[in-house]
Amino acid sequence: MEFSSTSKPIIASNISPESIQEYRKEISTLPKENGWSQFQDLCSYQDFWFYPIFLQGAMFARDHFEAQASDIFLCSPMKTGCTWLKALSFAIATRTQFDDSNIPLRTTVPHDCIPFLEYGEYSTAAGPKIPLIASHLPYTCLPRSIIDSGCKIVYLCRDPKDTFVSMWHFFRKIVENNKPGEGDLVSIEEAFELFCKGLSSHGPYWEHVLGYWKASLERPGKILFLKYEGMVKDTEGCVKKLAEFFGCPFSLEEERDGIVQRIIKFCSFESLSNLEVNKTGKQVKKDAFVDNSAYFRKGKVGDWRNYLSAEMGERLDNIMEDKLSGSGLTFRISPQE
Ligand code: PAP
Repeated sequence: MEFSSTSKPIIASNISPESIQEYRKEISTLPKENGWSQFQDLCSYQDFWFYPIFLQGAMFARDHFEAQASDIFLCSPMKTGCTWLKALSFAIATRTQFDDSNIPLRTTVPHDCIPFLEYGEYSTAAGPKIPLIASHLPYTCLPRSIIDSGCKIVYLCRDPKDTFVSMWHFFRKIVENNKPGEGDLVSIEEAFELFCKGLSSHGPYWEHVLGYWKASLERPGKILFLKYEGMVKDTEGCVKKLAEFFGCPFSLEEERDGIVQRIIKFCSFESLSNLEVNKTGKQVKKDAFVDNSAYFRKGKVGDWRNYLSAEMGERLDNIMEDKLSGSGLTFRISPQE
C-alpha cells in the first residue's frame, strides 16, 4: 500500500466563514423532524436524516472533495463497528512500519488515526498518510468523484437491533456530557419508535445498508460488504480479506510470523478499550466533546436483549425483512448460527 501522496489539503476546518454561512442557510431550508433530544432536530437531506452537525462537512465534501483512484473508503452507518474497522485497517496498512510498541493506535484513538470525510480532518490524522478515509455518509450522498474515480469502498453494517442500542447509549452519553442538567435524550422506547420510522442519524438504517448492498452487487471488485457479526465470528478471515482488498495481502512469511494474530489481538475490544488514551482521552469537536471511552461500550453481539423486549426485536426484524425483501440481504440469524 502506498502511503505518501493521496492526503489532500482540503479540510473542512478551512471552510471560509462565507461558505459556512451558505451551508447553514442551505441546512435551514431542509425539512426537519424531532430528533432524539430537544437539542437538535433531524434534517432531511437527499432522502436521509442527518443532524446539522454532520451536514456542514458533508456539503463541503460534496462541493470540494476530489477523490484519487487510490483512495480507499471505510463506510458504515453510525455504531456498526467503525472504530474497530479503522483500527484493524490502520494496523494492516502500516504493519511494515510499526509493531505493537510504536503503532500510533497505542496513543491515539482510532478515529484520529483515520480521518472522516465529512469532518474533513485529513490534516490531523495521526501518523503516516495512508489512503484510507472513513465516512458515515449513505452511498448516494458520497461526493460524485469517489464513485467516478472508481475508489474502493469497504462497507460495514450490523444487526440493526444492536446498532440501535449502541446508538442510544452513545447519544445519551454525548448529551449528558455536553448538556449536563439541561435535559436528556428521549427514552429508549421513544428512540426505538423513531428508529423504526427511519428517524435516526444517517437513517433510515435500511436505506443506508441497501444503498451499499446494491452498489456492492453492481461493483463487486470495488465494494467489500462486511457485517460486524461476521467480523466477530471470523476475525482472521476478515483481516485477510481486508488486506487483500487494500492490495497488501499477508505473505506466507507474515502469516507464519503470526502478524495476523498480532493485529487481531492488538485491535481487540479488550486491548483497545484498556489503553490509557481510550480510557481517559477526549475528542474535542467544535463546541462539543466525546470521551474516547464512548466508542468502546461492550462490543458484544446480541446485547440488544438487555434493553429491548423480544417483541421489539421481532418488530425491527420484520421491518428490516420487509425493506430488504428481494435484495438477497438479511440480518436474520439462521438457527445453525
Ligand atoms: P461510531 O459510529 O461512533 O464510529 P462505531 O465504532 O461504529 O461507532 O460503533 C461502536 C460500537 O463498536 C460499540 O458497540 P456497543 O455499543 O454495542 O458496545 C463498540 O463497543 C464497538 N467496538 C468498538 N471497538 C471495538 C472492537 N475493537 N471490537 C469489537 N467491537 C468494538
